[in-house]
Amino acid sequence: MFKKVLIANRGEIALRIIRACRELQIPTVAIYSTADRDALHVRLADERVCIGPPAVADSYLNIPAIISAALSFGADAVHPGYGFLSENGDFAEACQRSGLTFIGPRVRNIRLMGDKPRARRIMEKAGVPVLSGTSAGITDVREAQAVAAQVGFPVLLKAAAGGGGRGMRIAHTANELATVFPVARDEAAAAFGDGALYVEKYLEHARHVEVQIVADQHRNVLHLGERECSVQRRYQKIIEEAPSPALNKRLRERMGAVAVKAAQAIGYTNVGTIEFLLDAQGHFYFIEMNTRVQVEHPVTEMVTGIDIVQAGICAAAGQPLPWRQRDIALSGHALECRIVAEDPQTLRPSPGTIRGYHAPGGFGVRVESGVAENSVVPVYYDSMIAKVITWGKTREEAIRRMRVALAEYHIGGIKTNIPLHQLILSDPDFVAGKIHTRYLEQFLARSAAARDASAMSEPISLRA
Ligand code: MV4
Repeated sequence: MFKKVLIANRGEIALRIIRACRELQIPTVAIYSTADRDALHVRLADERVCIGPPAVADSYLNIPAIISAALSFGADAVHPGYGFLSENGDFAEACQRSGLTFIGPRVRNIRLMGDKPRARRIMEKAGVPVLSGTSAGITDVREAQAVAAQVGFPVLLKAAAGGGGRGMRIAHTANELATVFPVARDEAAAAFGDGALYVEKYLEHARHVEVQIVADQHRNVLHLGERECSVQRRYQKIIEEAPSPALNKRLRERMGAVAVKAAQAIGYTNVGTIEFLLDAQGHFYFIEMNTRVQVEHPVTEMVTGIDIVQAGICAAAGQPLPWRQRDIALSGHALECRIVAEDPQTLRPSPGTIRGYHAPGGFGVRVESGVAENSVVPVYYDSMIAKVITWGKTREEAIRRMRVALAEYHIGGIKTNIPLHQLILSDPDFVAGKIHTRYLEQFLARSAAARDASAMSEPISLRA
């Protein structure tokens, strides 16, 4: 096992990794920027080192500073968490070259899955279903129009160098494609330093369902079932759950087997996620693979009883998985609400200092938070500050428990999206599990319309 792990991250995931290391009796080193001097992850780790000023390029993305911190503190492994350098092949390679174990998959798997059209090509060859589209990045509008004519509109333009929705644009016609192509290209270039795009048939009203994979270095690959992640806003997931209300045992086994086959096809190791789109007929298609631990991993932990962060650390240390597929059993239902520091009116980030803090608790309630009383939420980083996860015997029980937990959650001094979560949790469509990738957008449009209508019919106050 490792002697010491450096955690190349911040916020709730840094705390999650510190706790997993502590259970494995591995000492930890936190890194921090000057904006995070008093942050919880810095206080909770065994050792800490400031690696630079607040800007991410100078701190949490600063590869030479992180490598030299790891070496000078005597760490022998680095955990990247999610975001930041977690899917950066150069960082994983720099770790390896310095004799540090990168807690994640091998460099070439990170690079392969980071090239989204290449991943499509390899998955198709391995017999994994993909949507029709291009299998290489394109930079020319006419090429995109030729492909779109082949696969039929609507199509989706996606960034070849990165997932998660940045650089993504829908086109319903050849004209619209010509208009959005340069917009998507510029956005991709700004976000990933590479403007190459690829075209995929656009599936409307599909669900976003992803399968959790865990693999050791001895050719054992298991799946831990799926997560339903259709409730997203601007491609940011906000509520996730396990299992998906849309799957039965048979479909779960089929999707799981395909996800395992996808991981085996590339000799994948460590934890990872295969993302699929699932249509109303039960057809599913590979869209991308995430080669890291994900934000929403706790819902899978709650229904399988498996500590995914710990599994990733043990797999990186060369230990064989202690389970077979038949040992993996799902129990009950789990929901996760991402708590984001944002103004519900403007949808802008709401940084500041937390004044007045009380987190919920009780049976079946789990809070993964990077903040507490007097915590500073800096402007420089992601505005997700916490996650509330509830477990119940049934989906209904998990939803009810989540409403109670969120009603108790008090985060003063900044604004959060807790009111939005409560709105969704009381929507009959959400409660019935009738969700798809356009669900939230349509729900918000409906609620805005309802608000406008009720404002118009407001009676004139006689007391005025
Ligand atoms: C799609 C799709 C429909 N068709 N690809 C969004 C982020 C990412 N990792 C992949 N995503 C999607 N890819 C094809 N070919 C739908 C989504 C999608 C989505 C799209 C619009 C609005 C909300 C969405 C939520 C989840 C997934």
